[in-house]
Amino acid sequence: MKCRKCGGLAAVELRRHNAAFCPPDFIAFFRNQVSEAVRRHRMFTREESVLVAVSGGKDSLGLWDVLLDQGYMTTGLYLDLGIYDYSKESRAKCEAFAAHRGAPLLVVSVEEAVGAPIPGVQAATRRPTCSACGLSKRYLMNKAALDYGFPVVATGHNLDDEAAALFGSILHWQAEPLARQSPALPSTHPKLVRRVKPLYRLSELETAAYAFLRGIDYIVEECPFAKGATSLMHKEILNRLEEASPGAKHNFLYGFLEKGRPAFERMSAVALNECARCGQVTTGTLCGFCKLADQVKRSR
Ligand code: Q46
Ligand code: ZN
Repeated sequence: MKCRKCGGLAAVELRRHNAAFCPPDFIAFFRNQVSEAVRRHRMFTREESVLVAVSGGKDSLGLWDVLLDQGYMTTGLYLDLGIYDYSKESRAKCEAFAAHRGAPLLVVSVEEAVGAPIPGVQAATRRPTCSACGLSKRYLMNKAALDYGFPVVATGHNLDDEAAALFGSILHWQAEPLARQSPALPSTHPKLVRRVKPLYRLSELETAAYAFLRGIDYIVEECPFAKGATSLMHKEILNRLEEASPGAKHNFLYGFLEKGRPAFERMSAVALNECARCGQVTTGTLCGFCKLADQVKRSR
């Protein structure tokens, strides 16, 4: 296989682009895709400080690596979920990456914020672990950005994550998640920061290849609660489609963003208030995170 750019020996084949690249040209291709995402969706400018949410995995550390190399002003944000050894190891990977690159890293503990680590929150609330975790992550990312003055939070969601989320929402025709499914969510309230996903054009395989070729030391193990998650089943189904028809995932997601999402966006405009206790954005009186913290407190 020959590199599409230089004709040298290719190391990464991208069937959906009908192309193959040698390591340096693949790295350039990857960075170009990130630049294209940032430009197309006006995610952030070089004058803005970007808070990059890092989990210690290949996607988020790969994203931080690209943004650092492209000269953006970035700070990492690691949310310590308190999930046994997984959290200890993933935090160590983020700290080592930040130290190696001389980049600032903020660490926020879920236990300090909500009163228990994620497994404790699950036990106290009997809510599915990933739902309590997802709610906590979204809340704490926004809060950290507001507290430290960042206008935007970037996450490492890739094409596979986005296509699987879309597939899940369509299976149940969930209008609100469909309206919010976007590579860039603008700030619609002074207490809500912009959220962007600069890797949405790159597949999981591509982010793994990038991290490997860049020598990024990331945590390979999945969170123990990811096992059996429906999102993994949706990814498997989409992978089978992709195998049979390269580009299927890409067409599914991009087609929705272009043709489907505007309709859902019009349908579900919700009024936002400030939480009576913490002041963060909510559709009710008390936000979901404050309710979660109350449940944890009551269970003690
Ligand atoms: S970290 Fe949290 Fe994920 Fe673990 S508990 Fe579920 S949501 S699987 S991305
Ligand atoms: Zn609140």
